[in-house]
Amino acid sequence: MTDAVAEPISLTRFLIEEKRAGRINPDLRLLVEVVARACKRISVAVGKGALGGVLGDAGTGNVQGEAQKKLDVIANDVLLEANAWGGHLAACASEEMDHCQPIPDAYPRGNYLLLFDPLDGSSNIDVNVGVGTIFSVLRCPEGVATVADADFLQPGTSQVAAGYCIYGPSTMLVLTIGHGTHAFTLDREQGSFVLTQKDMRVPEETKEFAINMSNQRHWEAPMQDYVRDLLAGREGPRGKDFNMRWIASMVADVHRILTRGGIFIYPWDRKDPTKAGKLRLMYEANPMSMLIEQAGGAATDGRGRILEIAPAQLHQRVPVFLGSKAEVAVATACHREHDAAQ
Ligand code: P6P
Repeated sequence: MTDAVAEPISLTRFLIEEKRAGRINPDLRLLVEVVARACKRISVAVGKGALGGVLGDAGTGNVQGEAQKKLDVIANDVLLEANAWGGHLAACASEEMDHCQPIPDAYPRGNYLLLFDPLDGSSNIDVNVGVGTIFSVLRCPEGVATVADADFLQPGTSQVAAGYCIYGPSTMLVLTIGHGTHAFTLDREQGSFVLTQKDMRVPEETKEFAINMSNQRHWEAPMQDYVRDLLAGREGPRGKDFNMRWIASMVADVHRILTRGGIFIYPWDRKDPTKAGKLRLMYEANPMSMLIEQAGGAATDGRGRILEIAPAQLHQRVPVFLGSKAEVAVATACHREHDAAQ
């Protein structure tokens, strides 16, 4: 259970109190505020749906070779507007861009690097299912004259902040600055995010898993074994029945797990052996893993802790097992025991 908040505390007030407590510095505080302001603008665009002329494909592709939705491009542009940054950032990197984008010389340069997936789950937009913005903040290495992709290649443990904004029945910003995971709900009348769940906690045990079962025939052996045991329910070795959910929008699936527990899995599959699964390390797996760990959960790639992976490429992919700590441990042990027996 999370602590119900007695009185409305705005995101601004929360961050000021975190600054007074010495848990965030003014630059990072303002960067989080600017990202939150961009998410409010994206929420308005997403909320218009068909009335805003923003549904459907943009007719372009992204670095992943995926068709871009109009809202992918709109969300990316909103986040990139350098004039919004005012000295907090050195550069941005996005799922929608081949390479990072240093802040233009015309603007004062800050000390942080911002990575984001501007609209994760965008294939769901045209069917009115929840989507979201995922972001991760790193420090810019000292003494870098011109920021390049390589400056972003830091392990997830180096993140100073991470979060997502989910555009669902309500718009919620879920944020960590390294001291717990907290949820803020957008008060549309006031136009401000209000703290509604402080110190979210992922239940250690679960009976719910999230996976795209249509890929089952492409999984490696330990993954087949692990899911077979889940499906066997109380008659099988797990001795309990499991339920399944799959929204196919990582932000929505992870939000459900932060709220009531579960395990989210996007494993390696042999559909394209050159890729380590579908999800990207730098701006999907790492920020979500930080949020989950800060809420008492766990996140591995099936063998090791995601946040300790040393990145080699800006858009590299990684298998993802995250959520209730005890369940992630079972899935990870399955893979490690398989490896040990090879
Ligand atoms: P599949 C959305 O495209 C995404 O990147 C994640 O948000 C989501 O978890 C996953 O892909 C869904 O993948 O194979 O079910 O379409």
